[in-house]
Amino acid sequence: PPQTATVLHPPDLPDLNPEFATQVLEGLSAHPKRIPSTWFYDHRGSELFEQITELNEYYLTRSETALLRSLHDEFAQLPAGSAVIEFGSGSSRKTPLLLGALNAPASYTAIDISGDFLRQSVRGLQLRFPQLDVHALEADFTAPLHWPAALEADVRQQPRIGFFPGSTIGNFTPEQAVRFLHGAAQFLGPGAHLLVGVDGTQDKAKLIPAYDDARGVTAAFNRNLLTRINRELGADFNAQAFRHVARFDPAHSRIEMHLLSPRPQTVRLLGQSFTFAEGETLHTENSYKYPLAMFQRLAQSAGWTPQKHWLAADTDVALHWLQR
Ligand code: AVI
Repeated sequence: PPQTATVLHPPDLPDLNPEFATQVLEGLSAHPKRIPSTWFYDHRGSELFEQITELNEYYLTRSETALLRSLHDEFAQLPAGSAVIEFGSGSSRKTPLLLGALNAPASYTAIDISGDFLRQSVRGLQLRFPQLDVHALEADFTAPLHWPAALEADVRQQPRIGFFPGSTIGNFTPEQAVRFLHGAAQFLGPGAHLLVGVDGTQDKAKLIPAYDDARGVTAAFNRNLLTRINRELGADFNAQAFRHVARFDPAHSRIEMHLLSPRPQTVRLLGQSFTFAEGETLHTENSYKYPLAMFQRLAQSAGWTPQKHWLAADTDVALHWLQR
């Protein structure tokens, strides 16, 4: 009989993360095989993602950054003394474009699951904006968030602006996106605004190279997941024996990334074996591409009122301005 998924703690895996182990075991047992894309972002994965954002083919970052820059005067007209709260702040590269445009913002709160990145980026921002009250919350913002008591009273008195750039919302399923937007509404409170970056590109000729670049950086990013599983969970994936695949699914309006096994192979992980048939794939990421009206409906169903949106000059990358 198949054995139950027991998490082992052999002495050579001191950092074994039980949630990672469980999700990988479950995902490899599923049909089709899948692993949530959140596990891409170990140290190396975050480095590779930074490299992706600099690729010619990856239009998203460049477009959104130019769009944010072009909105300087628009942001400058918002009420003074606001509290900016960023979800999944990562390296906070785009944050200065908002903070620097706003009229004397009072505070900035960065929320990220990776404490490492969080500490670094928050320190940098504090140096750059010495007047700003800067806070870091190490938390998983896909689960319900609560303010630490020491912060809540202050922030609730300031005009609140949630910031979720990068089209990261596209990596959630639509159900997860609604749950996130609903949670953000609760967390930010009545009267708050949310500025969200959303890619609506439907053109395959732009999408495929953006997710399968000529230099193979995205392929390395995708395969790094297997390297991470080997290192942290003691698996024996041969990462080079999997092909990086990026496909556009117009029915779901999403780009999918997979790792394809060109020949049959078996992988061992935590006492179990998982067999890949010839041509079988491991689904590692969805990146939903919401056209304007589609995203507005999604936001409305989560309790937000779409007030404005701005489109990039040369792509379908948008910034949505929502009010609670
Ligand atoms: C972080 N996220 C918005 C990226 C995206 O475009 O979905 C992750 C990524 N995957 C492949 N390339 C970049």
